[in-house]
Amino acid sequence: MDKPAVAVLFGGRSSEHSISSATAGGVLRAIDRDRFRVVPVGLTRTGAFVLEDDDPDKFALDPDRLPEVLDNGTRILWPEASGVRELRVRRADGAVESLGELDVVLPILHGPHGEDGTIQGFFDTLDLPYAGGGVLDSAICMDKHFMKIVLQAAGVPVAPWVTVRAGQDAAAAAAAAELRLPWFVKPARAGSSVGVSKVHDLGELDDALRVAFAEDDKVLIEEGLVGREVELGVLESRAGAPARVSLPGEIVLTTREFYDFEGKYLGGDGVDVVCPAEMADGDVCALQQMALRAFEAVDGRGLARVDFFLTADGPVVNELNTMPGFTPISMFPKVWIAGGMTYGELITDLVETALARS
Ligand code: G1L
Repeated sequence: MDKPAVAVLFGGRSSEHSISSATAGGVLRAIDRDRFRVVPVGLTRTGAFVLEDDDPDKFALDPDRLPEVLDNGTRILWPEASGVRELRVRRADGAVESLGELDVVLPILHGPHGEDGTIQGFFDTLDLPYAGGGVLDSAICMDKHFMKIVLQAAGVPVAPWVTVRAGQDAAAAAAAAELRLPWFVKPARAGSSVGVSKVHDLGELDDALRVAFAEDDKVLIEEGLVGREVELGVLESRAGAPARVSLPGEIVLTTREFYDFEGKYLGGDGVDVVCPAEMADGDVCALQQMALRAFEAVDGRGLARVDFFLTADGPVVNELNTMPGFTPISMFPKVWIAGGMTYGELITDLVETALARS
């Protein structure tokens, strides 16, 4: 049998275009080419799907030069929704060329049109299998307001919060909800800590709201939780077997006040990742059960990273991310690597799970 053809889709229209491209560089380098035929597909900032160079170095994560998908004029023509999965391209001169059958998409896209369920819906419509989250779990997890409501309804502890809209009296809303300072002010729908601030006293609230409302017209004010910050990975299994859950990894802030964009992606100082986290077996087990419950609550598909704060009152879920950081040094790969998988095997697992669903 021919090798399954995998479209590695990256770039995108969000502020995280460069992170996506850099991550794809790591995936292009590590994906098992004895097993899969790889078709790199870029999504430019203006929304064009282009056939990209199969060149990990071109998309390497370099803080001084974050990679871009540029419009090279070669357009991807997606398979039609006809059960025929032939992928074609149209060159700049108008010539159309077949790239053969496409079997599965590996979407490495963040934010609007990436992890919010819209691209997943596009592939569902084309009847094309894809790795990772589906429409519903992606959409729920993209919006922190709805994510918290769904988790809370499933009995998963979340931090007390209020959701405010532009023009609302946010200080009054926070007071009415009796939120204890410090607060975290976050846009409802932006990834990777963009627009997030910590508010230590009321005087800092206006600036924090301005920064958050620049990203979204819906903002969360959340009680700042005190405790260790640990994250677990969940992976869907094949053939109806129960989802798998990893060991916890821990984020240890040394000089940075919280785990922000720079700390996560640019290898900024002040953050250490300890994996696996040091913890009693019973506590690990309790976190694993809670991570699985959270994954089920959002109708999780493919994978998720579930982030906890270990507070004095017990573990609280801070976030559930269906498109977690995915470079070889990111937490999600690290927790599986700590369990004995390689980065390449993790990619194979995600793609094979998607193929098995089709
Ligand atoms: F492989 C999956 F599951 F499909 C997958 C896809 C995307 C895992 C992780 C990610 N992560 C990202 O795309 C990103 C956070 C690097 C985008 Cl900026």
